[in-house]
Amino acid sequence: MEPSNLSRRRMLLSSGSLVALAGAGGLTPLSQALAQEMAKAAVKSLPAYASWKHADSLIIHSANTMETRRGAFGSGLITPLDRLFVRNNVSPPSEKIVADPDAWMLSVKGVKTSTEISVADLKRLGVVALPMVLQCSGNGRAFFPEKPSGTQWTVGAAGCVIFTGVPVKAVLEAVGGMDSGSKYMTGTGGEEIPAGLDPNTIMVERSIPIEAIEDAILAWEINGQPIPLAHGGPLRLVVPGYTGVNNVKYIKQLAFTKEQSAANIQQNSYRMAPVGEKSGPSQESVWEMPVKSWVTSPSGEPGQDVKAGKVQIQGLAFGGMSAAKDVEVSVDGGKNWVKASFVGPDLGKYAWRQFTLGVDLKPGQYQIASRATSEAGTTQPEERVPNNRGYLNNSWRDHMLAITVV
Ligand SMILES: Nc1nc2c(c(=O)[nH]1)N[C@H]1C(S)=C(S)[C@@H](COP(=O)(O)O)O[C@H]1N2
Ligand SMILES: [Mo]
Repeated sequence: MEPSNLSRRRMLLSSGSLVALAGAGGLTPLSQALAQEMAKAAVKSLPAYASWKHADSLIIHSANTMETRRGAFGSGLITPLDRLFVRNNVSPPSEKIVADPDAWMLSVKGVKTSTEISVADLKRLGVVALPMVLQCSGNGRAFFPEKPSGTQWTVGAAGCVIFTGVPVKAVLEAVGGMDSGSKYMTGTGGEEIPAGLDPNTIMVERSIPIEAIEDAILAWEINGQPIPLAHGGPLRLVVPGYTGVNNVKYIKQLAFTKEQSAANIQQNSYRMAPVGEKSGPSQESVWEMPVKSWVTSPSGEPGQDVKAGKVQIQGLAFGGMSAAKDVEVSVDGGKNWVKASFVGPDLGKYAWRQFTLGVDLKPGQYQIASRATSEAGTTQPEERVPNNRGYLNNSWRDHMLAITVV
C-alpha cells in the first residue's frame, strides 16, 4: 500500500463529505451512511503481515486497522480468521517471531519465583479453550456525533473466536503465587522499541484489575491454529470480557503489580474522559465491555436491497462480563420491539450469540435495530456514553440500519 494514497483517502474521510452524505440520505441513519462511505474510501490492499486475509470481507482503514464488514460476519458462530478485524497500535514485530512459537520466552514477575518460561513449557502447565468476543474499545466510534479522533470503526472491530492456552492461575501456581498486595496484572507487548525513544510513549503495556486473572489465559492458538502474527502470536494474554487493548499480543512479560503501568497507553489512553477534556490517570480506564448487539443481515450494504415477503433479521449479541440473555428487534426505529430467538450453539458467557427474527415486510423503508439484555440484567441503551475518544459505544440507535424493501 502506498502511504501517500492512504493519507489522501484519510483526508477525504475527515472532510465534510460524511456529514453531507448523512444529511442527503433522508431516512438513512448516520450509521449506515458512514458504513457506506467507509466502504468506498477503504484502502484496497492488505499489508504483508495480513495478506492472507479476505480483503472483500474487510474495510481496510490502514495497514494496522482493518474491520469486518457488517455483512461479512456470516452465520457461523465463530468468526473465520481471514475475516477477523486487526488492530495494531504500533507496527507489529517481525514475522520471524512466529517461526518457532514454542521457543518464545515469557518473563513472569511480581511472583514468588521470577521466571523466564518458554511457550513449550507453558503448554505443560494446563490447557483450556476459551470462546470469546474480542472487540476493540473504539468499535462504533464512527457513530459518535462529536467525531472523536481515531480509527472510524463501524461495527466490525469485533469477532468471536476460540483462544486456546494455559490459565494464568495455573502459571501462578507453578511459580509460587503472586506478590502479596498485587492489584494489577500487567502485560507487556513484544514490539521492539526504537532506540532513543522513551518506551512509555509507545510501549503496549496494559494493567488489568487483579480479579481478571480468574478467567484469563496465555494463548498460543486461535480457532484451532497457532496464533498468526496479526493476532498476537506466538503468545497472547487473553482477558475475556475486557476490550481488545487489554488482550496484549506478542506478550513478553506478565507482571503482578501494585501500580498500573506507567506507559502512556495505560495512563492517558483508553480513559473515559469527558468530551473536550484531556484524558489522564484520574479518569476511568477502559476495561470491561458493556452489553451490545447489532444486526448483520440484512446488512444495509450498497446493492443489498431486501425483497418483500418473509425476511430473517439476523445479528449478534453479547453481554460483556455475563452472557446475553435476550435480544429484541425493532423494524420501526425503536418504537415497537419483538423478542428474537437465539440460534446456533451457546459457547458460554464470553462468546456472542446469534439471533434471528422472522418478519413479514411489505415494500417500503424500515429502520432495523436490535437491543440486547445481559444475564447481569443490563439492557443496551439508546444512547452511548459520551467520551472524548469514542470508546465503548453500545447505543442501539447508533447501530440501527435503514433498509429499503422492494
Ligand atoms: N502488543 C500489542 N497488543 C495489542 C495491540 C498492539 O498494538 N500491540 N493492540 C490492541 C488493540 S487496541 C486491540 S483492539 C486488539 C486487536 O486484536 P486483533 O488485532 O487480534 O484483532 O489487540 C490489542 N493488543
Ligand atoms: Mo483496540
